[in-house]
Amino acid sequence: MKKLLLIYLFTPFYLFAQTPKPSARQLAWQQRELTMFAHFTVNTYTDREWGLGTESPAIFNPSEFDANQWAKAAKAGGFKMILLTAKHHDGFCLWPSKYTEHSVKNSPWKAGKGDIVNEVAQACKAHGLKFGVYLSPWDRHEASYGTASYNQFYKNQLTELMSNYGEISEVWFDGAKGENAKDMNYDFEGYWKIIRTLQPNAVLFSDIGPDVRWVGNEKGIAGQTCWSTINLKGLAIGNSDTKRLNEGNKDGKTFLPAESDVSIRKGWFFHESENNTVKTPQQLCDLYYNSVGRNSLFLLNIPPNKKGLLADTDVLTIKTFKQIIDETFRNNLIPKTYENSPLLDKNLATDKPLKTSESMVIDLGKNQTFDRILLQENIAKGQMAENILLEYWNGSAWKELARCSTIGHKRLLKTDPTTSNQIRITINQALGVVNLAEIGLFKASSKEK
Ligand code: FUL
Repeated sequence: MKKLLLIYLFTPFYLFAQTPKPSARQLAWQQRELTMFAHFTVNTYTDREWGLGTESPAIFNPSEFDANQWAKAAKAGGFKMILLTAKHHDGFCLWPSKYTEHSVKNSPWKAGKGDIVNEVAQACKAHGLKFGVYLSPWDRHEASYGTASYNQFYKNQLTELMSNYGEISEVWFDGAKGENAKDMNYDFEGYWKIIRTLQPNAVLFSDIGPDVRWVGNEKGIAGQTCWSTINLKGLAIGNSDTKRLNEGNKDGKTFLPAESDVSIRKGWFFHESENNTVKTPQQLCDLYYNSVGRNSLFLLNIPPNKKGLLADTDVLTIKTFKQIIDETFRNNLIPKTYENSPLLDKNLATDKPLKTSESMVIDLGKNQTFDRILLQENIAKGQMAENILLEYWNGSAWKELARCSTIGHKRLLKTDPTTSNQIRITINQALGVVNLAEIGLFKASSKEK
């Protein structure tokens, strides 16, 4: 007791006032950067976005379903995980749940013996991808929905998914609820508990976490200012302040980074009529800058078609997207001599923290032309940097190159093509010492435009 008191008395105050830090599972999530979403259910066959719950399982028949085609495409697009809608709002289950008849077990596909969740999980494993599931709390089919017993039904389904499909790395809790469903009180705390017990490494997504928050829009765009920390007071699942979700709070008490979701097509589900809405690789590059490049994760939906395959256009688009991003970021113009310094530490660790207002000059050795900047903080130690100024030496004076309000795990900035032999970084404000772990200067691939 005495000893404890002494430790308390002699511990400097700032140790108690530390900024929130990520958990190991949050760090692993953030380093994935790209996740592929796959929206697939009876809606794929009815051409709807929200199913009614009255669809017959007989309409679900993905005659050429091939989870390996999905996984290969995801891999070629640079994605690290596939997140599958195991059950969307219509209640139809892509696995043969013991707790409902509304599932693949009553579909003609594989004569009712098939299991989409299992095949996608196995394909992910075979291709070195992580696997995650979306299990819609809102269920328009299940008769117990709206009563307390639905919570048990949902927990039973969650337990099946968490027990039978190997490692689950993310579980997505969608806040959407129809007008007729407002009275249903979900036992979210009880849901989290099941996952923490059965899949302790899985991150839990909802509008407000507990591990990952929604970015506040379905356009895949994080705030120009994007703190991983947020104050949750006044926020609830399905009823959130979207600006706060988009930007976070610098004085936020909870570490809860933002995930940026968007579909490659107009809708979340595949519709033949939307074949002309597939985003271009260049649009995906922009989204990458606006999500991953703003301290968020890019969750891109690529919906399988009626055959159970990703459409050729979508597959080609994500492959080209990855090629362009790789080309842009292949050649860091910061000299290799910095490689052993903390500044180019691929592990994102650094033992040379920067204090507020400290400037750091980087000598490029010779004139280089660049138009992309990469900054990374070692967020394991917390997100600290604020109000960052980048300048270049024009031969006689320092000139402004770019500014940004936050960095976080990764910040990507676009500038006009600039030629210089030195750059200077100044952290004008910070919540504490800044652990700048990686800096890059690049010349964008001409294919970005
Ligand atoms: C929304 C849902 O209502 C959409 O159908 C889709 O699943 C999207 C990712 O989330 O809330």
